[in-house]
Parts: sequence; structure tokens; C-alpha cells
Amino acid sequence: AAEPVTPGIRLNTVGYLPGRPMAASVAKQSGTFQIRRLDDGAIVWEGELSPPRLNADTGEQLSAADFSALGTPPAGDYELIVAESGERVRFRIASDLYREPFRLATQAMSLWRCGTPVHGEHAGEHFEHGPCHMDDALLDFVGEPGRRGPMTGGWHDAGDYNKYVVNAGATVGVMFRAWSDFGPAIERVNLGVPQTTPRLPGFLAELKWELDWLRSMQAADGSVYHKVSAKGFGGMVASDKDADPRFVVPWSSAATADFTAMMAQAARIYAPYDAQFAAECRDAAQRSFAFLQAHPEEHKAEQAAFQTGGYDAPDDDDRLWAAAEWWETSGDAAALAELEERIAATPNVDVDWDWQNLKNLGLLTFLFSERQGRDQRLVDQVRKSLLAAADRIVASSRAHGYARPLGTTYYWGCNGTVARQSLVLEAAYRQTGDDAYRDTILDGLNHLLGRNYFGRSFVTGLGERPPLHPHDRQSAGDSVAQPWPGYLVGGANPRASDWSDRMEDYRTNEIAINWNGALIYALASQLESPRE
Ligand code: 9MR
Ligand code: ZN
Repeated sequence: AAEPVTPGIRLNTVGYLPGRPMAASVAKQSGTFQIRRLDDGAIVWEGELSPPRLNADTGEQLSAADFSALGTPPAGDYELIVAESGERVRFRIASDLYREPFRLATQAMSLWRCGTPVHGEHAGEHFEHGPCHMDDALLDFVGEPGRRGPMTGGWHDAGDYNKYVVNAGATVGVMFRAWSDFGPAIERVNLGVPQTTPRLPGFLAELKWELDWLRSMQAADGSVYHKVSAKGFGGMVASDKDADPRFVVPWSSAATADFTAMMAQAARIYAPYDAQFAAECRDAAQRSFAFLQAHPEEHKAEQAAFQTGGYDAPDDDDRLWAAAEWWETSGDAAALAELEERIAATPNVDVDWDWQNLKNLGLLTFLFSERQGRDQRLVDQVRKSLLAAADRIVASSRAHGYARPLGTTYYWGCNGTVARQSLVLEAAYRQTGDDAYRDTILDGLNHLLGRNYFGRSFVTGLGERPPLHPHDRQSAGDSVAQPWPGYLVGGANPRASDWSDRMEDYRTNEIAINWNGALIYALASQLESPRE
């Protein structure tokens, strides 16, 4: 099938929230535009396109069609019409616009479950696989040749089926922050995730599926294995047809630190629902934090035998995050001392961050903590740096022809970063009440859902012209033409125009849990708008 033609009007194909900024990007045109309500045909707004401006990263002349002045029109379908070309595109306005996308992106996590049969439905199609990887995993590389450990469960990482602790950290840490920031709104969405744990809210039940696997990755001494992986990336087959032997890969300090942080978070978050599980997570966090204290030097995983995802980056950010979460959970003075020492060395909140650098998660926990005992000068410094980072993100968005909060930076998985920047923006909004920050979260969502060079949604099964051929073994390995739904693809790399909707193109069109976790946060932040 031919690739969808890129429209000249590029907007959020999921739609716009009433009472919030609304704008599209229009290529190579000037003059007026109109907004028409579809149910009665009324023209509800007429405006001027902004003067065309060269967009640095795509080389296009772009105008903005800003129709924020529509305010709070009735929910429904509308059309943007550009006078010069007569081109028109449909979009929706509704205050509950992001409920279904949020549900879909969270369901996508369930569809990533390993070690169990999986079934989901979307747009009349069924997506399913039988139990997979039921004998995870061989212990040959961790001193017990020929034996297997109890490492079934968890989520597959991405378009591949391996399971990596460091990337779990980037995902779970961000999803837990979504729960902490937007829990009540999330609880009001009927997620329909498999009820493996009935007494938990669905969102936490989904996360527990990953946490239970993570707990199996902790060794007796408190160190944490780096990953469960086959030696190479296998063929594009369904997970229940994948028979490559899978191994536990030896420990790393980064995995141990990320594990500590996640378990410490879980101890707090699950306490109201499942005291026993929360206590077990707390105990796991404590043991791994003690291990880290006893092994302060960086230790990389011995993974030369594996060609799969390395997820190998310096561990100081992971250790900072671990100290932050363990202190927040326990009040441990030694953890606070370590945390403040690390913050003093690297106090800046980052604008652009992914699994390689989870420091922001720790800085946010420190900043928003209600515990006593923090060094107030450090708190002020982190706050200042948070606002500086958020201001830079806002400025990048304003300078960009598609209002992209990551500006002109493109790399493997940058769509995930665009979504992940919403944590920094939301935090700045909470510190100041300044709407510019949460409006920039919408800019990010607009971009990912169609206000981009391709005029396409980057999330499978969502919005207009979504990816049809993601690099995903599950989608490639089944007989359904549509891809598995709710997945954010990695995005243009290394330049703004370099994305192709081809299954082979894992460098721009793969899917991954850390990108979806970030998307889930961004969507959760807009579930109820405007917030009370
Ligand atoms: O997201 C990862 C990106 O930052 C790296 O540049 C890239 C190459 O190492 O790997 C990406 O992660 C992939 C992982 O290594 C294996 N599973 C699929 C991940 C998404 O492409
Ligand atoms: Zn599996």
C-alpha cells in the first residue's frame, strides 16, 4: 500500500481540549483560515495564518493557524479550512479527549506482558499471543550452568522480547510519577487491564506485573541482574513462537540502583492497597541500597556474549535516584546525605533525558518531598534549575514550526523524550501555577499526534495516519494487518525528516516501554482539563 500523503495542514489528529491553546501548522500558505463546526456547518472562527517562517530543521515555510480564541465551544467535530488552497482537515474538540488515548497506551503495556497469554481488542481487531518465554531464564552466566531461575513475567522491552532492568527503571519511574501526580484522574479511567490483582487499581495492577518480575532479578546479596536476554535479536515472530534460549545477564550497579528506586517507590505507592507487598518492596529496596553503599564503585554488566540492548550508561544518576527514593520512603539519614552530596555535584535539571540519565526523577522526588531535613539551599537550587529547564523547553517549542518542545534535536527514541519532557513541565507548573508550562505539554502531544513534518500520528491505532508497520515482532508475527495498538514509535532520527513507516527501520520505527511510559505520563496530565 502507498504511504499516506502528507497533508499541508498538520495538527493534532486526536484533537484539542476546549479552553486550552489550539494551533495547527500550515505549509507554504498564507492568508486566512476558518474553523467550521460539522454538525450545523457554521463557521465559528475566522483568522489569519501567521506570516510564513522558515522552520530550521525541515527547511519548510510554515505558518501557524492559531484558533485558541475559540475558547470553550461545544464538544464535537470541526474542520480547519485554509482559504488559499481550500484544503480542509477534520479534528475533534472535547474535554475528555485524552481518556481513550490514555487507556490505549496503558493497555499497550498489558499487551507487552511476557510469561502469560495476552489478549486485547482494538477497532474490531483481536491481538493475542499464547504463553511466552515460560522458562525464563538460564543461569549459565550467573554461576549456575544448566539451571533456570524464576524470571518469567514482566514486560517485553520493545519490538524485541528481551527484558532489561535499566529500561524498566525509565518506564516504571515515569509511570509511578504519573500515579503520584494524577492518581485520582487515572483511577476514573476504566483501563480494563487484566485483573491479576483485584484489590489494586488497574494502573497499579499493570505496574505490579513488571515489579514482580523485577523482584526476581534481585540476587541474594542485594545486587540486581542487568537483563534477561537471548544472545541476539531473534526473528520477527510472535513471542509464543520464539524459542531462542534466554539467559540471566550478570549484575550492574545501574540496574541495582534503578531497582532500589523502583522498589522504594513501590513501598510507598502500594502501602494503601497491599501492605504485605509494600513491605516486601521496602525490604527489597533496603537490601539493594545497602549493597550499593557497600559497593560505591561503578560496576558494568558483563554482557559481551550478548548482542542485544546494552542499556549501559554511567550509574551516578541511577544512584542519585536510588538515594532519593530510599530517603523518601525511609527517612534514612545516610541516604539523604548521599543524595545531597550527589545533588550538590550535579544540581541541574535536564531538558533532554532518557534511560541513560534518570537524575531528574530523583531531583523531582527531592524537590517535592514533604520530609524534614533537606538543605534549603539545595532545594532552592533545584527549584531554580527546574524552572530554567522548563523555560528552555517552552522556548524551544515556541521557536519551532511544529511547536516541538525538544526543538531541533533528533535521535533514536526522541519521540519518547518529547513525551518525557512533560514531567519537567508539570513540575514547573506545580511550582509556579504558570499555564505556559502545562500548555507546552500539549505542544508535545500535538506534535506526537500529527502536528509534525509527516502530518501523521506517531502512535499505532490512534489518530489519523498512524504508523502501520512498526518494528515490532508481535505485529510482524501475527496474521492481523493492523499493528498492535497504543504504541509510540521512536521517531525521526537523526534528522527531522528521517522517519519511515517500515518494519525494518528499527532506528526510527520501533516501539519501547520507556517511550510508552512517557506517553502515558503526558496523556495522564491532560485527563482532566482544566484541573481544579
Ligand atoms: O532506546 C535505546 C536508544 O537510546 C539506543 O540508542 C539504542 C541503541 O543502543 O537502543 C535503544 O533501545 C533499544 C534496546 O537497545 C533494545 N530494545 C529496543 C530498544 C528500542 O529501540
Ligand atoms: Zn515473552
